[in-house]
Amino acid sequence: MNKDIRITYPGSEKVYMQGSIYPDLKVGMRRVRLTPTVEIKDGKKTMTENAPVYVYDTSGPYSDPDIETDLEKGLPRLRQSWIDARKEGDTQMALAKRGIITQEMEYVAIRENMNCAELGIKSHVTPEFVRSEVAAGRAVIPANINHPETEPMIIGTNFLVKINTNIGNSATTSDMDEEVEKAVWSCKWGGDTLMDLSTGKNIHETRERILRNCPVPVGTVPMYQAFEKVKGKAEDLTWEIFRDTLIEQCEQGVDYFTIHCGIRLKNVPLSQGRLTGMVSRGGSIISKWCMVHNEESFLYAHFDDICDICAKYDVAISLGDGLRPGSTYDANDAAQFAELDTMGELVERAWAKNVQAFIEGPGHVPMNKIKANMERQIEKCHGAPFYTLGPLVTDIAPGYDHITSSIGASMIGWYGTAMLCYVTPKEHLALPEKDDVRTGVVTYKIAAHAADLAKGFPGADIRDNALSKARYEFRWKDQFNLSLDPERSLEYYRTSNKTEGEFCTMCGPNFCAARISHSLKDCDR
Ligand code: IRN
Ligand code: FE2
Repeated sequence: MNKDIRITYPGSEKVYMQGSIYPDLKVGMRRVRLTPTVEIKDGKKTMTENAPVYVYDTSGPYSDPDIETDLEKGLPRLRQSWIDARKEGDTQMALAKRGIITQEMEYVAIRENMNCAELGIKSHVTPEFVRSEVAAGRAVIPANINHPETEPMIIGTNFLVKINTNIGNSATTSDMDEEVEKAVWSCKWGGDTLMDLSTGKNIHETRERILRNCPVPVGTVPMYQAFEKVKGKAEDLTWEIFRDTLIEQCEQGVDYFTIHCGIRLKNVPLSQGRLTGMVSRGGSIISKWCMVHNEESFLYAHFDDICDICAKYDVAISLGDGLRPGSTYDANDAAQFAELDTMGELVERAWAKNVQAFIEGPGHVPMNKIKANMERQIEKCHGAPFYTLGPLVTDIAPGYDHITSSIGASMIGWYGTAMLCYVTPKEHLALPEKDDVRTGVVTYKIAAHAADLAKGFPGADIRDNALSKARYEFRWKDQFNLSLDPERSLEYYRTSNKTEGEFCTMCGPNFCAARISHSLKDCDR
């Protein structure tokens, strides 16, 4: 693999916006240059400029030609000097509660408003608003003090909807550099966070390699590594083994942990009458432990200790949904909701220790049952961000589950879910490969952006409108460059259109509605 990875986007350049509270802040974004609109009136050609469009950029230093990237050395440590000035226990939440706007908070405020400042669009997202949302627990900035390479981002219902990519090897597939390659690939296509779900060999080394080279927050499910340590025997797990694994991963710089703390001994049997039992890996492992020992889970019993560890490193907790439904038949059942209610209880305990937290959600849910999920989460979880896996709205399309799930993800995103965990076409079938990561990420960018549009997020429609204008004016390159996957749209266009003209092969020259529509302007009424 090439040790110096570059990310490029056609017709675009990397630009930085400066902070005002912290003038040293440089917030990276992508500026898409557009060509002018050309009109011919009375035989005269006129050209009108089209303003550039700013695009939220998750590619970090990889798309900055002035920064050298080297997988062996890792990325520049963007946040190091900010972190150095802080004391132990100064989590984003602790500082927010004390009324302090951190560098990370101003950074995300600038980042969320890409197009607003330039175009004079009023946005509710100010640094002070970010602070108040973090203080209230309604938003999370996952940023371990030992992951200074990460560019701050925010997860919360009042911000742009985010997407998470899952990667990671298993006992049978993939090596370390392949995982780093997938990580960077995810960042290229717009993945906001990345979870390393490795379970096979070299877990520690693979994670280290990813962390040092990843410009977005990295999450893990620490139970997977603890489970490896006891050679796959759930009953041999202990709190001490789990605790040491947590500390090991905190030290490395993991930004958030999925921990299935919401599983109570009394609720495990609720999953027995289901069509598909338990489908969560982490959830099934801790449930097995509970049943074998007939004891309350150590994740639940030691929740306060877990929070103390996370507070020390400012690691966020993603309360895992171990009892999520694995089929539309099981959606919204007693087991699922009992766990959600427990998570609502736990999230307040995390906040009491200034640990940021969010709540994981399903899974497989038919469309008519999606809204109830969001409503119950809001009711029971005190405004903590919701982070869902899809949900898949039908079970019958293995091979296409990026689509079945993005339908549910779009709906639940619109209702208020803050982050959507991607699902790839390989879900239920195999570990995703590089191209599946691209398909999954782009599919989820569609869901997230559709939700932003429906929610009326300030400036969210600027890119759509610019693309539509380009499409209507036959500015093909601008249309492609503004799209979520410029390479694919260009490739599809190229394969059947030999020349760049005022029509495409879909309609041919005579049936092009846009062309006919343009000619209407010239008609006398
Ligand atoms: C997201 C929402 N619900 C579950 N997830 C993701 O599923 C979670 O973030 C992690 O990436 C994965 C955990 O899977 P198990 O261990 O629950 O199967
Ligand atoms: Fe599933």
